[in-house]
Amino acid sequence: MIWNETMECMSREDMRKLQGIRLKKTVERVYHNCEPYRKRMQEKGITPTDIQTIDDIVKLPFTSKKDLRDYYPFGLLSSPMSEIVRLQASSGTTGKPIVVGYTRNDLNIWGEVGARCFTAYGLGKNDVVQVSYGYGLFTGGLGAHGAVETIGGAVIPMSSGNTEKQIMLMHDFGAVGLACTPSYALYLADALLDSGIPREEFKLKVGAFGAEPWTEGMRKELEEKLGIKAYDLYGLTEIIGPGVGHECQHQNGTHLCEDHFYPEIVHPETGEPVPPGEMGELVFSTITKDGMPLLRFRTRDLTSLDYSVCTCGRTSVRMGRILGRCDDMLIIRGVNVFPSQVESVICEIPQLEPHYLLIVDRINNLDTFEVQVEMKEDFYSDEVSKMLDLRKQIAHRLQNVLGISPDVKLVEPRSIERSQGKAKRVIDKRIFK
Ligand code: DLL
Repeated sequence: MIWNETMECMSREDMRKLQGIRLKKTVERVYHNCEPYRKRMQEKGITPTDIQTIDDIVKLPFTSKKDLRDYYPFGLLSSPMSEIVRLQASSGTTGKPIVVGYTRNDLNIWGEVGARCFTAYGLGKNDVVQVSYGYGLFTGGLGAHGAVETIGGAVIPMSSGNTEKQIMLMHDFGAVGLACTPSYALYLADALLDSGIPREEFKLKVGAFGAEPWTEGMRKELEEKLGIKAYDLYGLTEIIGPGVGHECQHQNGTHLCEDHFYPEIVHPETGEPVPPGEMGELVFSTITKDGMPLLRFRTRDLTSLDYSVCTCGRTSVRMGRILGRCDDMLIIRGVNVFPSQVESVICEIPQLEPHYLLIVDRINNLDTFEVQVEMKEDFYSDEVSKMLDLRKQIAHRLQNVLGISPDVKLVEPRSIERSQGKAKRVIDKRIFK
């Protein structure tokens, strides 16, 4: 099934025309309503009249995560606060989150693109869908929620955690769809086995998995363990959240909703467009959003684009799997974590040295996260209760800043390896698995 055949199956020529019209309108909007954009364009010597077709997009300056931090919290809005009806956020490198404001129209667009995704997965108004992405500032929960409501399905707003209850409701409510991170899905798959309830008693058929990179191997595991078809769901906070792209029944690339989010692939260092089909950094321009449109946003995600028509009939461009990111952001249990966030917490606590190591692993299909940190000589003590209190305090502070609770290990002064050049702050053992 296709949710919006007109848009999803449009000829390439018509799509480019439409993208040009929408881009022009968006450029006018940001130029007149958003000071930082106007300044940037003036510095480049361009005005909205320079943008006539989609090909002119390369004349525009890039935006990056840094811009979102520099203009925190509302400096990049192109609508007055009176028109903003939702604020969502994701972690940034400085401890300050990245904030996105949505107008009513933007939320409608989010519902529309989300509906395209869940329809492509074969779900519809008769289906119960369990949303086990986190609800809150993270776009996963509310984004998938809006998508399921738009197609008329019955949403279980479960959020993440509370595994036993997840299994119970999935069973008792007859969930056909499950939306969560692939790693959490694997964890749930094991919990489902442990529950002792025969798999035939579950109605689960479809998984909508994303928010972190996952492989074909992981897909196979998930499909076998859960007896479902596991589909990719792609998105990022800055652009809208989940719904930027989705797989179809052929599971052969992630269709992008390019009538709303115009994609380009550029060389991660030079920013120059790469030849068609080649791997590079994905860049998006939102061409219909009002609240916080972003032009040429550097996602740091590495992938390639395929413009050939898919067997499903959709003409929308397909993105290959995200190979990774060209920055230092870790995604642990679907949550974005930057080493510098951990550092900022460590530096606030007087008993600690700023020498630390993040050890990330995947054990029993669930990400583990350990923070090793050195004690200052003066505070290092044999008193167990003192050490336990301090560990608790650090873990609590890290949970507040990161939104995820690491296992904190206090280590002896000078025990973490020093470096002559760049410090190695992260050991990500998942890469070798
Ligand atoms: O993760 C939005 C989302 C929620 C997408 C639920 C899908 C499902 P952020 O927290 O801003 O937003 O993280 C965005 O996560 O730039 C990618 O690096 C990564 N990512 C998201 N989806 C996928 C995916 C949400 N399907 C960042 N495959 C992105 C690989 C993904 N990486």
